Amino acid sequence: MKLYHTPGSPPSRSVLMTLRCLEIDVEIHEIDLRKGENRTADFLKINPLGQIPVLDDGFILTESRAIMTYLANSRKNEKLYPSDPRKRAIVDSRLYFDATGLFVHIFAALSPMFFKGTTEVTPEVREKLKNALKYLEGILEKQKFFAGDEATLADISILSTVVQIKNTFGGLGNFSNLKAWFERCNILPGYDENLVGAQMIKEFFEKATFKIAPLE
Ligand SMILES: N[C@@H](CCC(=O)N[C@@H](CS)C(=O)NCC(=O)O)C(=O)O
Repeated sequence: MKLYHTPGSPPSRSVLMTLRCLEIDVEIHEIDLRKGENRTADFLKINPLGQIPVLDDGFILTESRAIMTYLANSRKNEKLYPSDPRKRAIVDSRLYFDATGLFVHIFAALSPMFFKGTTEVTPEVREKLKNALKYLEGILEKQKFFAGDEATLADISILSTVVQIKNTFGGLGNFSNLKAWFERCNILPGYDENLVGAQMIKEFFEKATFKIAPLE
């Protein structure tokens, strides 16, 4: 099994962490987005969108959350991705929320800084991120993890996005439930590796000549 991966990318880290949680051996092919390695003719044959992560398990699979659910399904892992329809629906709901209501906003904040040299997060994107974090904070009022009291794929996916937000804004503001959940996730294999991958965002902002105001 091969994973085309970039440590700085949340979706890519989510897939890697899923592989670590499932103890699946993987051959990692690192793709450097800033050097345009995702735009070479060879890579575009693998994924015409020029995006990572991509899993090659004898067939090509793109979209991190589809890869994660495929991997958990293939190993019949009931904890990470329960087969009970209601429990699974909650995990899926969180995964879709991460894709369309959380990751999408931090991507909109960071992508122009990395690839176009802009130096600020627009007020609109900041507001969307704050609202998304508020929603997540509310879920954690009643439970330890995003789909109940056990960690699932939902936590892995949201963790990869949240660490990116944390490193961009220098913390998680006053979201105390989220902060506690973030620490609680350290029971998951691959947690430290996920944090190391996200360090590059922290280093980018440490070296930058501009500052991003914290989220309050
Ligand atoms: N929905 C996709 C998003 C993947 C994605 O946005 N990957 C980014 C890195 S975080 C990428 O490869 N960007 C390069 C590009 O679009 O040119 C997933 O979850 O796998």
